[in-house]
Amino acid sequence: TESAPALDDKALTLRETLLNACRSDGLDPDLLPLLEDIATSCRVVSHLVQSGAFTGSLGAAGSTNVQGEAQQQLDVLANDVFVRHCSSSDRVAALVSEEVEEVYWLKDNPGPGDYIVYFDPLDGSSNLAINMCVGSIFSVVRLDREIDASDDRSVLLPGSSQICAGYSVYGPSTSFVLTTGNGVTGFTHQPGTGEFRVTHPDMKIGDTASEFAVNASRYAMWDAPLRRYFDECLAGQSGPRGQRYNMRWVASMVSEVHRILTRGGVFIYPCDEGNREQGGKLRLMYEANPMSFIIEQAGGRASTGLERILDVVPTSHHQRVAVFLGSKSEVDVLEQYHREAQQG
Ligand code: P6P
Repeated sequence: TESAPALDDKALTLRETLLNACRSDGLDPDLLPLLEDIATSCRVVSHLVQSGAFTGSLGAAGSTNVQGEAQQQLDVLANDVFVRHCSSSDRVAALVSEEVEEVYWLKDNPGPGDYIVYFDPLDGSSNLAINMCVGSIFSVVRLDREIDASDDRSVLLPGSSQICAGYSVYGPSTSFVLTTGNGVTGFTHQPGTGEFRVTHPDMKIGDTASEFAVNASRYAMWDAPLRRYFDECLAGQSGPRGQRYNMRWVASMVSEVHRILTRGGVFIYPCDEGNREQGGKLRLMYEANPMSFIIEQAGGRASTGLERILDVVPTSHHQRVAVFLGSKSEVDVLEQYHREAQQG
C-alpha cells in the first residue's frame, strides 16, 4: 500500500501560534475561542466559494446592502456564517457587518473584557462570477468599560483600539493573515487536515515600492495631489520618482493588501468627485481599520491622505474613508502632496 503523504508537521498551526502568543506576548487567552471561531468562519466561507458553482450560489441575491450595492448570494451566506460562529463566544458583545445595517447586539450589558467584532464577510464579491480572488476581513476590539447596547454609537471606537485584525484570501490557496499587535503572521489552509499552518512568519513591508494599485479609470475624478503622484509614477525613470512602476488592480482589497504584504507596493482608493458625497468607497470600521492595523504592524503606513487612518474618530459604523496604504515612502509622498494642496 502507498504510504500516506508526509504531512508537513513542522509548520505551527494557528492554535499553536496563538498559545505561544499567550505565553510570550501576553495575548489574552480568552481571545483564542473567538479567533478560532473567526478562522472556522473563513474555512466555511472558503468552502462555500469553492463549491458555489455547484450550489448555484454565485449569482446576485436580488437585494442591496446598506452600502446600496447589489448583494451576491454568497455575501449573505458568508455573513450568516460569521454571525453564527462569532456569536458562540459569550465574550462577544456585538457584531458589526458590512452586509447588515444595524449592529448585532449579543449582550444586554456589555462591559470590560467583552469584544466587538467588525467584519466584511466577503470582500470583492463582484469577482465571484469571474473566478477571481475574494476574501473576508475582520477586526476585534476589547471593551475597557461598560457600553450602552441600546445605542449603536457605542461601537464607534477608533482603529487604534483594535487588539487584533486579519483577513482571509480565497484564491489558489486560502490564506489567513493575522496580527494581535506583535507583528503579522501568514497562514495557509492545508487541504486534508483543514489546519491553518504558518507559511509566512513575520510578514514585513519594505519602505520602497515598485507597484501601485489604483482604479485608474477614475483619473478624471481625482483631486490634484493624487493626479500629481500618479503622473509621476507614469513618468518612470526620467520622472521625479526616478523609477519605473508597475500597476496592479484586482478589485479586491484583500488581494491588494496581501500582495503588498508579500512584495511591497501601495494601494489607493481616494475620495473623488464620484464618491465624495458618501465620503469615499472603502468602509472605515471593517475594511480600512483592520487593514491599516495589519499594514502598520508590518512596517508600512496607512493614511486618509491627511491623517493616520487608525486615528480617525468614527461617526457612523458604516462610514467610508479615503485609503492610501502600503510602503512607507509612497504613503509619505502621497500625504505630503495632500498636505501641500490643503495649505494651498
Ligand atoms: P472598484 C470591492 O468592492 C471593494 O470594496 C474593494 O475590495 C476593492 O478594492 C474596491 O472595492 C474595488 O473598487 O472601483 O474596482 O469597483
